[in-house]
Amino acid sequence: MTTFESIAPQLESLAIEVPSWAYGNSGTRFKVFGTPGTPRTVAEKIADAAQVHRYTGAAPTVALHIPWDVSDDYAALRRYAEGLGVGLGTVNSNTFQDDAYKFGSLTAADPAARRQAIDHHLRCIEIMDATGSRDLKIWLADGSNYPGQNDLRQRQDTLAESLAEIYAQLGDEQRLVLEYKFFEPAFYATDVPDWGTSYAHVAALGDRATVCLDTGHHAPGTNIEFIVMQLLRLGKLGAFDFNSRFYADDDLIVGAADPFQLFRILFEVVRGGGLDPEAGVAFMLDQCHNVEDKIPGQIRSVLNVQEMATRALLVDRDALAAAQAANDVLGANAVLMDAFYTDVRPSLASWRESRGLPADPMAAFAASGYLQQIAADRVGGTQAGWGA
Ligand code: PSV
Ligand code: MN
Ligand code: MN
Repeated sequence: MTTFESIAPQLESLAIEVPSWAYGNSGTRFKVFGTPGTPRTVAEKIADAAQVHRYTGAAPTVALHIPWDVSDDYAALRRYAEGLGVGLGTVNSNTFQDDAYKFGSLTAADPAARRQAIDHHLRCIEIMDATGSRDLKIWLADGSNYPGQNDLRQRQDTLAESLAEIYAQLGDEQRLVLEYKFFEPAFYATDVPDWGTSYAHVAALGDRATVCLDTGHHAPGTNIEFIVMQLLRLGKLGAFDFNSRFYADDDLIVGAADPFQLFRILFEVVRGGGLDPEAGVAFMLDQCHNVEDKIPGQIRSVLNVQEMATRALLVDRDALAAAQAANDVLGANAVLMDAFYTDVRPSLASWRESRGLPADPMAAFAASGYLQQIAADRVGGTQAGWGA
């Protein structure tokens, strides 16, 4: 039997990165419902993110999205974040909102559009130098809507050249992380639609290029934990974008739609050594909160990942291996399900208290009055949306 005490040290190193854009007003393609006190600046987004770390102790870094998070002094922004007890994490590039990219960015046949997209990534690397960020995460909206619209092969070749130019500019401690998504906004063919395409590109680039797996970016029914296993096996799982989905890229709270899937994913992470800091897997949230309060939505998400990682760590691996070796189908399944059905919340509550954190971060944050305070303080200006 695996005890909570034996796995607690591994939990201490589980860090979940929060996205700056989760604190702005955001949603799907329909109505975006604003909330009072929504940040107006990147500094206010970071202040809100720092609350998540303050109450959970498990969210020490904030990811930026460029150009959504504009600053004229990123070194100063880093010092400001550190003053609030958090660091600046992954820099997410954005080449999916400018007119110039109507027919593609890093894959574009038009040299001017492609140049602009490459230069944007080089600017992101300069920002990373100032923020101390390790990862440049690239997600591309590039693709086509109609068969024949584009030369599919040309776009792969162009992408490879663009990525190579960006990769060559990375510092020794920096990484390129390439995210895939099976469809949307392109509907016929997406240029990086699956883990295999992402893997092919990052494998060609080198050791400091890896794949980002966004849990919302797969067709219904996809066995995501299999992909996790394979990428860890190949040493190419660089990052997660966690969220949950019912239908498409819903960006809902991780673990809300299918807690069992999150458990299965995290079990493969544990099994593949992905929780070891040396594995270099970044655990990031990529969510938006349209009808729920944003900071509690993020706290809930961090706790969901922490609770499910705890259950995954509790799997009795020796008993599982023995059952698997004996082809004891139901026995092996029972070992896994025993851990999944374990209520780890009381153990986690005492563990948090032993580390000077609130036993119930959701309740402690609600009692703090922070939401009421920002609603009173942040009047005037323009509230941040799913953009600036
Ligand atoms: C795209 O759907 C995505 O998952 C990418 O990670 C973006 O950076 C993020 O959403 C925000 O639009
Ligand atoms: Mn994502
Ligand atoms: Mn997405």
